[in-house]
Amino acid sequence: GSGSGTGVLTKPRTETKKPSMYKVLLLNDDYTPMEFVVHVLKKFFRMSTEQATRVMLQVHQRGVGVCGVFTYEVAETKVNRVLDYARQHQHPLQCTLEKE
Ligand code: TYC
Repeated sequence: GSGSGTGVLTKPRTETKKPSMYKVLLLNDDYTPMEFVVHVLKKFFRMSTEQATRVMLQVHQRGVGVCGVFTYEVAETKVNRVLDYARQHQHPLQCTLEKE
């Protein structure tokens, strides 16, 4: 860098890169019980009952809703955990990620 190390000069960084962020989306279906969706939102996205109910109803009415925005690795992990949990409970609930 510009310090006393190797003598290699580098441009001072003013731009520190922010990571790309990814939305975790929940998709509507005709079979997953509303209470299970609320439970999932509370369990995996740390939402209150009120928040979780709002997001669930938005997905139910509009087809899709945002659970949260995360770095890629966190978003991917949450999607996989939700899908595994839904499968374990034999619900067809779908969840995906989308770059912001
Ligand atoms: N549409 C479902 C029902 O009527 C409820 C539901 C809401 C399912 C949100 C999925 O992501 C979802 N039981």
